[in-house]
Parts: sequence; C-alpha cells; structure tokens
Amino acid sequence: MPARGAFVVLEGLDRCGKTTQLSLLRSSLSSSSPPTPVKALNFPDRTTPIGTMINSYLKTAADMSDNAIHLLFSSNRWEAAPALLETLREGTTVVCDRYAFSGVAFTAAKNNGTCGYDWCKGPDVGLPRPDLVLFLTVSESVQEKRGDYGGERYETRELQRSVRGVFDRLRADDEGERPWKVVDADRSVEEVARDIEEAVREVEERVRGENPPIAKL
Ligand code: FDM
Repeated sequence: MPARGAFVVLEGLDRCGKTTQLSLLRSSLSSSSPPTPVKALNFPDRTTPIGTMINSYLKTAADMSDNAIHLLFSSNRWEAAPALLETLREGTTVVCDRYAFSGVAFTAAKNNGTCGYDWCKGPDVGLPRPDLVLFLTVSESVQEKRGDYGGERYETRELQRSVRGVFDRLRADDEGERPWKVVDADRSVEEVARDIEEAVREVEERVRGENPPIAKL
C-alpha cells in the first residue's frame, strides 16, 4: 500500500489569485522529478446536478433560501467525498480551490448572519479534513485594482468585507487543530507561488513520511 496523498485547500476572497495559483501549483507538482501525482478539484463543482442548481443560484437565475443553498453547497462536497478519499488513499495529492471554509464564510456573512456561524458549520462535519489550508489574503485596494467584480451574486464589496471577517474567525478557531498558512497575495504571482509550493512540499513530505489517517472536519 502506498502512503496516502496530501489534501491541500486554497481559500481566500475574490481576486486573491487562488485559481491562477492552483493551476501553477498543479503544474509544478506534476512536473517535478519524480513527479508528484496530483489531482485538482474545485468547489462548487458546477458539473453535477447539484452543481447546476448552485450555478443557477449564483448567476441569479434561481432564488433559494439561505439555508437551502447552504445545504446544497455542502451536499456538493459530500457527493465528491468518496472519490476524494479514494484518490488520497491511492497516493495522489489533492489540491482544491475552495472547500467547507468558503461554505461557512459566505453563508454566515450574508444577510447580517441570519444563518448562524455554528449552524453553518454543521452540514460539513465529518467531511475529510485538509492537511493544509492555504489562506490567500488580499487587501481591499489590491482586490479593487485587479478589476471589477463580475456579475455573480456574492461579488459585492459589502459582502466581501463580511466574508473576510468570518474567514478570520474560522482561522482562529482552527488554530488548535492544524494552523492555516496565511499567504500574502498582494505580492507578485511568482512570489506567492514560491511560498505556496514550499508549504505544499513540506506537508506532502510529512504526510508521505508519517502516512497519518485522514482526519475529519
Ligand atoms: N461559495 C463557495 C459559497 O457560498 N459556499 C461554498 O460552499 C463554496 C464552495 O460561491 F462567491 C461561493 C464563493 C463564491 C461562489 O465560487 C463561487 P467560485 O470559486 O467563484 O466559483
């Protein structure tokens, strides 16, 4: 049995460069010598039937209560969980664009916290826990320099501000479990990529060496 792969999640606000960084990370891991088997995931996964409903909601083509959409985002992770576990057990490292932390941060931030923080955490309890959460921070001024927000539901300055606050709380609450690695994403793409790669290689090595069981949220 090979040692399992590492599970790495990238989180952050809009315009923090997460998607670019994930693709750079994936290519650098798979082109290293020897190559690290790696699979990239992203949430929401809009390709499944549940993902299609989420997509309509985000594009404001469909409306839904805050509680209902929150549960759909979580279900979208649960439907992916068996394959995710299998991939890790096969020895493949998984790098993932957004996960349960975005789930809590966005729902708890909206509408003055109608869905409470603890309620928001509930549906994801039991999902595979990442070995590393890379949290890309971006200042408001850089966020704004990087272009206008698109037309999706959560892409407003006010909401992004509250989301930032909930992410800070999540990070503080997770401190005892496994600290997040905060990466200053105001810097150049290359500088950010270097820090991310270093952190991922470190966790990869640890996981391959110790082969720890996959923990749960
Ligand atoms: N989002 C993402 C949530 O509200 N809950 C979740 O569980 C997840 C994974 O969906 F505004 C929000 C965050 C973002 C939107 O994400 C779409 P992408 O990364 O822009 O596709």
